[in-house]
Amino acid sequence: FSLKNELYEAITKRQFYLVYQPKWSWEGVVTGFEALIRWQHPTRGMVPPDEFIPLAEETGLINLLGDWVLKEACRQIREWNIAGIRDVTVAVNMSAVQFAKETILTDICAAVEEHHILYSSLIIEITEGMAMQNPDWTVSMINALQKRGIRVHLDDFGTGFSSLNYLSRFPVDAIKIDRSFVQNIGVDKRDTSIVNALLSIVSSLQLNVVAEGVETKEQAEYLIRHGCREMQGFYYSKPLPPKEAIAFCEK
Ligand code: G
Ligand code: G
Ligand code: MN
Ligand code: NA
Repeated sequence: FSLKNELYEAITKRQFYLVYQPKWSWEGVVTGFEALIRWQHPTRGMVPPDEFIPLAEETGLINLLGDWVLKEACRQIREWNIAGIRDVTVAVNMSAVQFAKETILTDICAAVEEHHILYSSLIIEITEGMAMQNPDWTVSMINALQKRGIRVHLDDFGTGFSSLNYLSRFPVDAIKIDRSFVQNIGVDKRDTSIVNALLSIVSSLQLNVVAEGVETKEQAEYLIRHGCREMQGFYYSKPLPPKEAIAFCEK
């Protein structure tokens, strides 16, 4: 059996679940969560998304899987809302195939409406690489999502070779600086310079920025000192099951 063949069955047998990684403000408050998919395989154990998302894209199953992720994230937001946590936000990662789909806007809106949550509780993460595949489509999708109150974040920023020209053309709500740069803060002089340059460009374009992959106190302090206001990474918290994640909001 190949993983590819097992994917469909895994969807129908509910072997997937979402974990939620908090994002933190520089003042130490949780600002929201990123939903991350996990596959609990009956015999292989935990299969990481880096292994099965590409397979799901090849087979086209990503549409089914991506739709499940959207709906599950919205269902979780609704559950938290009912528990009294009303201002929670969840960021959902899109795959390239999913984002390029003609019906993606109506799919996203349907997930929100089906679960009676606010459009503003959902954030869509697209990668720089995806955004560059069809810049015109990307711009029109960003505009359409924002018109409804859904925010869009540009993930893995710095890895996708987009020119700065495009950064100003994609009207995203925030960019997420890729962890490869963050992890070299204070280690590699060039990457540290890139982080500084990114933070300065981003602030002059009046974009919000999230630094991802923050693993040490030194990295966090450096980022805050250089104007970064939102962070995510193992230093703060790993991705958590819903009950543990939401405990941060109730404190
Ligand atoms: O959670 P982890 O660090 O293992 O994620 C590895 C990669 O898988 C990351 O690039 C992440 O964006 C991606 N990923 C995690 N969850 C999802 C998801 O629900 N949908 C898509 N398309 N990608 C995801
Ligand atoms: O590409 P994306 O940003 O969506 O990737 C998210 C992935 O990064 C998740 O799988 C998550 O497990 C992982 N991740 C989150 N925080 C850290 C961190 O501090 N260090 C490392 N190495 N990975 C992290
Ligand atoms: Mn992401
Ligand atoms: Na990333």
